[in-house]
Amino acid sequence: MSIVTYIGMGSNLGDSAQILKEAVAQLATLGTVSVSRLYQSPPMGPQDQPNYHNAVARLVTDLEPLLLLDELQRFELESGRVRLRHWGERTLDLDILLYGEKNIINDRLTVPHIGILERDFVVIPLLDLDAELQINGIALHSLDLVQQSTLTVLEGSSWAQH
Ligand code: A4P
Ligand code: MG
Repeated sequence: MSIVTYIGMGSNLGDSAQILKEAVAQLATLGTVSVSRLYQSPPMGPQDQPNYHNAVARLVTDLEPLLLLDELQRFELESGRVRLRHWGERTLDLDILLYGEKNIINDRLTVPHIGILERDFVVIPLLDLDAELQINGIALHSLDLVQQSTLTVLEGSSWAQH
């Protein structure tokens, strides 16, 4: 059965725009994909690391959550993923933000993704894809961080097409 999922994408090492484009092409092998605008975002966590490129993809897929995670982790590795420290710099991070309306907690997965409501680099791209989106009954557009965004728009929603 097809489920609407949202995948958070981040990169702050290498050619981040190109790495994220390739990630979208990989996601398209798993189902039907659309993407948010592409943003630049100051680092959350250690400050002595480059700014991030961030975006969110909406993926409609038949994959079960853990199989989806397996695929995302394979894409991270295939991108030559380098990850130096927790909340630190990485070539590609793919997180399952939402999996339908499901709440999932197990050894490998917490969905909705932890901290989702506190991260403008997740909330604002999610709103590009669905302006009315709610998480656990909270309308994302009503969050304070939407008004206090630290993001810069790098490109409109056609950035991943070429
Ligand atoms: N995992 C649990 N739940 C999930 C989920 N919903 N989706 C587990 C994906 N993975 C999930 O991931 C560690 C483990 O999380 C995985 O093995 C999986 O089983 P990781 O990416 O290797 O770990 P990490 O670096 O310790 O942390 P994590 O959780 O990815 O960090 P975050 O929270 O994603 O933060 N600043 C800006 N501006 N933009 C960013 O994108 N990203 C981070 C990373 C830090 N600062 C940032 C950004
Ligand atoms: Mg991750």
